Amino acid sequence: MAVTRTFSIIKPDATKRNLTGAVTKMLEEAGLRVVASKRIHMSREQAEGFYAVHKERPFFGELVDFMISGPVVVQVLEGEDAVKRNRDIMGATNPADAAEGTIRKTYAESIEANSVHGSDSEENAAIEIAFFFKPEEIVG
Ligand code: IDP
Repeated sequence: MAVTRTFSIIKPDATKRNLTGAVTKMLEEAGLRVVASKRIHMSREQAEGFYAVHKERPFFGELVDFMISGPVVVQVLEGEDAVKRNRDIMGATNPADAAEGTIRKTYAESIEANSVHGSDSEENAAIEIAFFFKPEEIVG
């Protein structure tokens, strides 16, 4: 299996509860390596741009408000089959449906405040990484 990269966000509900380390530990224990990381407070424009794919969905406005409600930690993760590995450790979007041992089952508060974002394909991972990081900020 090839070593690839994916993009992750530790969302405001998790940073607010001081869970950056706890979430990162679960990512690392799942075999992912943090090769870039920064704590930022997204602007409304950034959040709207990042979630543009969801702009027709009914929860778009609330999602943007939530994502700018506090700091987030944006990360590039590297590992074997990184996109799937990260989706597996994140768990289902709704924590009520997430499997035991996943980040969302362990920490998420709700379907919206669900602690982490992870790219859903290698194509989107490349787009999302480039949205937040310059190549020289990623150190493998
Ligand atoms: P994913 O994050 O598991 O890939 P998506 O369907 O791509 O899930 O949704 C993006 C984000 O939008 C979710 O992580 C969650 O924060 C939020 N979201 C998804 N569905 C709902 C909903 O029904 N109500 C409120 N927020 C939602």
